[in-house]
Order: sequence, then structure tokens, then C-alpha cells
Amino acid sequence: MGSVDETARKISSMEVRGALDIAIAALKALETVVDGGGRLKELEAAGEKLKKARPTAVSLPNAVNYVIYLAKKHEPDDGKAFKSAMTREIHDFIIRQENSLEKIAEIGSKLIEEGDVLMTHCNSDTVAHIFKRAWRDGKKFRVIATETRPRYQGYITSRDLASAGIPVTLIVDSAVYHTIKKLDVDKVFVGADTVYANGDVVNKIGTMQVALCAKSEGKDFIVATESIKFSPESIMGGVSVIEERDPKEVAEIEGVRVFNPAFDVTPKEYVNMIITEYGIIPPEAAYSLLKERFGWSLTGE
Ligand code: RUB
Repeated sequence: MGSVDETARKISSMEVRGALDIAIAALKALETVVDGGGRLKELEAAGEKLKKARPTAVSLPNAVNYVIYLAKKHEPDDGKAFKSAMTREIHDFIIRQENSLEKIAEIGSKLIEEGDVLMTHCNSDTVAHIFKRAWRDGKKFRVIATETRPRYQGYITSRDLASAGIPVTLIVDSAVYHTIKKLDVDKVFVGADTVYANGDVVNKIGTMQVALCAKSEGKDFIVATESIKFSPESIMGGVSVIEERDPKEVAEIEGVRVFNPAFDVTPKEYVNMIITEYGIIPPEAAYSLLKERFGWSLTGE
């Protein structure tokens, strides 16, 4: 289980971060279990470890649960058949996730217009793919990236976009409202860690503040997410555990308590649209997408 332990450690410590990358890393770790001759029992044990690595992004349990579903399907197969079927199916699932990223980039890039001023919060690979695709297509625009305290994922976004040639302006998180007005932001794009069946979106702490500012100024607030981040449990009212990280990430001041939540929930009323690999949907359509795409997990198999 070396690779499983190592992957769980990297996810917890945020060496691997971002909801899609977390899911893909978990899938690759489960592939190594299959490779080492592991079957349903071993995959279940590995899956539990991986799920515990970080609590909020539903892409992680969704990825693990899908592999367990496949393992149950193939459990009657003999060792060799099990291994080859599981290897192929997990591999195909990873490829589908990577293709989803490209599809969302293609769909989302069409929403960007010449001369746009765009804003983003945190670091979403999905959003970065949209921006880079639009830039490659020849559109000229600029991006405002929030710093994203306390882990500064905005630096990753800024460097990534700048290296693709996209003009980027970095701001502190508290400058969002002023900047939307002063620099005339047209649209806000963010990623997601979890999307609930009612259309509410869980993403990096501060996302809701950005959404409030966007709504107050009448700007589009757009969420870009692969369907692996939709939460089947939320159909029955289940909600994500909002991760609270080490206070030391924020500050160490004697006699002062620090509260360090890593995510927040943006209610659907603040979300204009969700871009998925199946197309653009209004947040209210999250339930239908879940029923259509997560049938395998909703049957209780
Ligand atoms: C990352 C974050 C990202 C989503 C989507 O938080 O909130 O917006 O995970 O990312 P953290 P992606 O840095 O705490 O993991 O589009 O890359 O899946």
C-alpha cells in the first residue's frame, strides 16, 4: 500500500491539491493496488484511507466509490481477468476525467469575449484550462487573480496564466469588490470542490464573498466543474464537511484563537451558470445531471 499511503499523505499536506487532481491521484493509487494483485477487500481498505485524506471535495469519494463499484462488478472474475478489467476500466475513467477538462475548456472559452476583464479565485485547473484555451484561440483579455489567503493558491494561478502569456493582475482577497468596480470586471470564473443537487457550490474559502460582490455589481458568476464533483449524497440532503485546517497556516499570535476554514458554500442564487463536460447548465439542473450520470451510485449497488 506504499503508493496509497504516499498519495493520502500528499493529498492531506496539499502537495496534491485541487479537486480534480485529488481524484486522479486517488485513482492512480488504486490502480497500483490492482496492479499488486489487490481485489475488492484491498481496494476497500485503500479507498477508506484515501477518502480520509481530505474531507471536502466530493470528487475524492466519488472516484473511490466508482472503483469499488467496478470491483464489485468484477469480483466474480478470476485473478487475471479481474486485474485486466479493473486496470482498463480505471484507466478509461482517468482518461474520461482528462477529456472532461478539455471539453469544459472548449465550452467555457466561448463565453469569453474580446477585451474581457475576468476574475478568478484560488487555483482551479479547470478554470485555467478555459482561460488558456480562449487565449490560444486568439482572444485578448486579462485576468484578475485573488491572492487566496492563507495558502496563496492565487500565486499558482498567476504564474500559470502569466507563463501562457495571459496578462494577470494579482490582488489581495479584500480588494475584490473595489477591483470589480475600478477595473471593470466583466465575468467571474471559479472552480468547484462539490456541487450539491440543489445547485449550491462548495469551493475555496472566500468564493461566496466574491460571488456576493459579483452579484451586487450585476456581473456573471460562472462555475466550471467536471461532473465528478457533483455530490450524489446531497440528493438526500447530505452536505460536505467543511475542512478546518491548522490555525498556524493563518497566524500564530499569543492569546489569539485562529479559525481557518478552507471552503465555503455559495448558494445557487449567486451562480449564473455551471459549465460541465455535458454543456452549460443552470444550477437548478444539478439534480437532473446527478440522476443521469450517477445512476450507478444511486441504486445502492
Ligand atoms: C482548491 C479549490 C479549487 C477546486 C477546483 O482548493 O478550491 O477551486 O478544487 O479545482 P485547495 P480544479 O487548494 O484547498 O485544494 O478545477 O483544479 O479541480
